[in-house]
Amino acid sequence: MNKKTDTEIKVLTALKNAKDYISGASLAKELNVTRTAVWKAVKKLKTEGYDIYSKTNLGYKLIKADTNLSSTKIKNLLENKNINVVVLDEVDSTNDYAKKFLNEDFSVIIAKHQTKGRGRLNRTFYSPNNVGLYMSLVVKPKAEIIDSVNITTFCGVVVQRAIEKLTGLDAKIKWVNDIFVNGKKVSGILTEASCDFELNKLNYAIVGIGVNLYDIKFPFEINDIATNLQKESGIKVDINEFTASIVNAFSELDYQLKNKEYMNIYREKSLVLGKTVKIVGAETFEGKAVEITDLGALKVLVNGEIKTVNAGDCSLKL
Ligand code: BT5
Repeated sequence: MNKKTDTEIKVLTALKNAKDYISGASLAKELNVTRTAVWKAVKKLKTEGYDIYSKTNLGYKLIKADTNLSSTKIKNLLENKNINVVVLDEVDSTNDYAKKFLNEDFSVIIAKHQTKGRGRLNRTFYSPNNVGLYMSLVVKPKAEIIDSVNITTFCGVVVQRAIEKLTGLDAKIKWVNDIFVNGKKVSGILTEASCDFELNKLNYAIVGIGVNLYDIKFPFEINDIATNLQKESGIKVDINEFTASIVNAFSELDYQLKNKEYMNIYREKSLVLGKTVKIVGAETFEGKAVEITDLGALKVLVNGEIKTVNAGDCSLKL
């Protein structure tokens, strides 16, 4: 996935704000770039799936991004047409509802609103109506138990890439499962899995993904730590396109769990590597995050000694 250039982001924003057709000359003047640069940016945006109409003498017009979930539109954008897509108006938690689909190979459950959206350790994930993506994927990768622990880190990279592709934002991954933009959380991931220890294999995983897409009034407790993509980028992403982009990336799940190439991006986009962090888990301590292994473990330097953390909460110490 290519990152958007400044001109592409500016052209996209200008087209989003325009009420009608806007000429290449006006765009070039407004953005202080050449008409050729505008034309190139439009061409590139079109290849990325943006619906931009061009009309002689009138200019360009962006067909507005869809902010309404539609299972039909999502299915049309999916590469694998056998994936089962279910869109619900309201549900307690998509991760819980997803358990109805354990017999299927690959299901995607999305809700416009969750009344009991969950984070890890039964924490709440705030999931108000029509402003975010609240989705659970039921997947059955062919993986040994040791590799399947990486589903969350793989998903972190998938969501990071989708955000960067559709908004141009430099999203960061905070070990282990949070996506941050400009120092605030835009997304969290909750993976729940069932393993067969006799056969050393994963039976299934339910990967829950929550992303704050549009302007949200957060409750007081998280107002200072949470943000949304629209606020940070000025772009209202198309929810169906964003969803499909994440689901399509899961076609690589088996391969990536084996080869772990995506871990390079995980490390490159890490918010914590090289920083002083506080770990709260089996043990609580502070130190410098120095490495993330291919199995997703965080190595922390504490008083000259390396501690390896496999699970827990990690926060940045300023
Ligand atoms: C997570 O847990 O961030 C995992 C969130 C997974 C949510 C998805 S939505 C679809 C699926 N169905 C579910 O029921 N869940 C999954 P954790 O790392 O424990 O973070 C939880 C903490 O994030 C809370 O204690 C708050 O501090 C903060 N938080 C809550 N809601 C938030 C939001 N909308 N945006 C940003 N931060 C939030």
